[in-house]
Amino acid sequence: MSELIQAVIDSNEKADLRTFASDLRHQEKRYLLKNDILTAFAEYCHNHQKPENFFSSSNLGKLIYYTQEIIREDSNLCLIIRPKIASEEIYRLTEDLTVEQMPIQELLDVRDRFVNHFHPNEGDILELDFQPFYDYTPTIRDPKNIGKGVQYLNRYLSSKLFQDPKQWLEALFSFLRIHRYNGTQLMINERIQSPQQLSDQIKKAITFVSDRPSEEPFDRLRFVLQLMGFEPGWGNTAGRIHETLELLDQLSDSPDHQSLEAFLSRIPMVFRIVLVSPHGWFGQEGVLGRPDTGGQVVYVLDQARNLEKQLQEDLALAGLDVLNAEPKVIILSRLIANSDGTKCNQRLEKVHGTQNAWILRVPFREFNPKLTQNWITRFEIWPYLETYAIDSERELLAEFQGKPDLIVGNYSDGNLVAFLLSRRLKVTQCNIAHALEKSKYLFSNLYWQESDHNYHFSLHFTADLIAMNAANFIVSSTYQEIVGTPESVGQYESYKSFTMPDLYHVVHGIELFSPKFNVVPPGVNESVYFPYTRYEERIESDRDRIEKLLFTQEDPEHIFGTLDDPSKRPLFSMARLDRIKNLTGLAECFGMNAQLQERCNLILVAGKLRAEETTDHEERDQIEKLYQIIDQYNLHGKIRWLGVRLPKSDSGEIYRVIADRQGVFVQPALFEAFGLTILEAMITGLPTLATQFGGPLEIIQDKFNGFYINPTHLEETAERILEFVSKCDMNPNYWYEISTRAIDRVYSTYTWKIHTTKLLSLARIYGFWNFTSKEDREDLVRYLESLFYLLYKPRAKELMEEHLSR
Ligand code: UDP
Ligand code: LCN
Repeated sequence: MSELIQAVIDSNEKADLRTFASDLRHQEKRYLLKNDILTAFAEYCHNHQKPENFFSSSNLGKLIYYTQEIIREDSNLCLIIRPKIASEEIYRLTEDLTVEQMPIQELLDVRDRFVNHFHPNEGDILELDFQPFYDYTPTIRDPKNIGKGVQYLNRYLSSKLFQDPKQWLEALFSFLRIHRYNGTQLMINERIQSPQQLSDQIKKAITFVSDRPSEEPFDRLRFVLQLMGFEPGWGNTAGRIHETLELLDQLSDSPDHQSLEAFLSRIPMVFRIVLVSPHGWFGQEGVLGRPDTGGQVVYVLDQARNLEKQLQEDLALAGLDVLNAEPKVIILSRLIANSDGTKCNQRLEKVHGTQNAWILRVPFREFNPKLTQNWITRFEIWPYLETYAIDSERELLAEFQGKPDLIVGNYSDGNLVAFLLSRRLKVTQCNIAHALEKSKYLFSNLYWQESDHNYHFSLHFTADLIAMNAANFIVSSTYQEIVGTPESVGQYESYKSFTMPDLYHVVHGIELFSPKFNVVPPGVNESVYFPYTRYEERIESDRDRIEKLLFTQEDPEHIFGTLDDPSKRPLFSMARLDRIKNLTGLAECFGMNAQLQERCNLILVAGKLRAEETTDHEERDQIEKLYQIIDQYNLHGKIRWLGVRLPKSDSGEIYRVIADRQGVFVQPALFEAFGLTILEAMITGLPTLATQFGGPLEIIQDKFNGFYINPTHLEETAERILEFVSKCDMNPNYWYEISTRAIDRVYSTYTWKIHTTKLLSLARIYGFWNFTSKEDREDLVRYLESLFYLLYKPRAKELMEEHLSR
């Protein structure tokens, strides 16, 4: 980057740089983000009559493209440049155009000064640096491969291990001896005493099974195999056992990483899984759409169901039916005594459609019954998590009759509990963020002191740093969740360095190139969400009822608005009413465009209709704002707003009924981490226009199977919707084309089958490597524990005291 800056300075663009920098110095704004920088530069080009291609063809234009932030301090400009994904360089540009590179520590000081929280006379601030712990672990080199951690790790460690055949065979042998199910030995027994004997016995067993009919069940071979030293786990039939033995034989003689991966994927080592999701209303009915209860609950429930199914299949294939092996999945959530008509006050609830998947609800301790017996927003939950983890450990051990094999945390609070549980139980920890709030709330770290009363980001971000560094592996829904796009910073990337003024500076918060990151997107429940064209699977009475509900039914208690012409093409959206979901933005964009109102009705399924019925401040603000927009643009007769909580089965049919009328789904969020509603809409065949900020950018392929919108530009968004609607009016085939491709996109890429196969494979491979390489992470985990006890815990205690005084 320094060459690019130098090239600007050494050329006739120097004058442009000087003038542009001077313009910035005269702006009122002293902290410019990417959008502000682009706007300022566009203005500069306009005012100085620069040629149209100046931005794309000049070096200065390139420099501006890569600049993420500019902070003005006195007459100096501090440029934060992101030359490529996951990297950052900082430069100070003085008034006389000298340029010097700045270390991250200095940038953090600049930011502190910007908010008047720089006090060097009072001593240095705590600096958090995780880099040294990653120095001796493998790291990916090419940013393109970030998120493909397991392939990389497998290749890297295999090549190291395979260099020493003796050590390799020893490792394999030791690993095969450790597997048990309910006390019964799996894989190999004590008749095989050494790696050499293992090699010999494999060959004998291969000869034995290759002579048997390939479909012959394991049961009939069990006795002979046992005498040779082999226990259940190799396969359910002679054919399958033969394949697994051949894989191991190959691994012993001429190992390669693909056979290792294939072999490990067959070993039955995961039987019991915990999915931790403490906050929110976690239930199967009547909870969706409430503040804090959205996609995560849908995701975790679907994941639990599908994990059970996949484990059942895997265990059956491994031949464990002979032991009646039954997998068990527990979703660990919070018991809420005052459950507002939900089942959240029940300790144990079976997950619908499963044999052995449960929601286990453990209450928070009664520190403060006024609070702990009720729903607590995810922003206030922090003081109760440590004791919750301790109580949960006891309950999990009882429910499982032993330890789980894998602990998966969900969201910041669940990941912290997963860390505490994994630490205590010595079990593999997997993290799923769903959404990291740091990048969602602008300047949330810089101004944490101003917003801590409502949001408690000091606890939140500390918990995030602890959990993401502690995790053995991290599952993300998209690539950009980790490292963003060439234009925007990723969610995990935003933890790389940041300041929490007066609390700490993070100089290296997470290693983005670590192979712990794996992209594994979720799917949709295909029995609820399926294409509108599958008429034979749809229930006619449901369709009629939902048609009425959406377009004509009068129910002022739950529905606002009567449509003047219910036959117009419906524009549909469904989301929780929080600010970032931006349904108010969609209403405003609809209000701004008369042509759109002529052609379409706007149908919203969202939250509640009355501000006084909610205790969530964001929901209250959004309800008031939505009414104000409806009045301001006089949308009466053109909008329906349903404040209803629908059963899941209805929500599938809603999308289909909208598709029956050749409607459109619009997702206008200011930022969407992933966006399950987008998958739901697309699989039902509803053409979807969704925000370009976040996950939808990866789900949708623009103009092919859906469309991007920029919800910060409302008029332009309205134009894009209108353009699509007009094209469909002119050529009805166009709607069908997009609809069909949307359906194909979800079935080919976003299914739970793909997700669970990959997740279980990750669990096995990371489990193997943790065992084999005996990677010593104790120093890192000790550092994280110190942060937990010395930083997190005292602040959490303060928050609890504040709760008690309310
Ligand atoms: N949902 C619902 N009713 C509502 C709002 C949302 O059933 O009033 C469901 C929706 O169908 C989807 C989930 O909640 O399954 C929202 O997930 P998404 O990932 O889109 O957003 P999140 O709420 O997690 O941010
Ligand atoms: C949280 C979000 O904000 C959504 O974007 C995701 O789809 C959901 O969790 C499930 O991961």
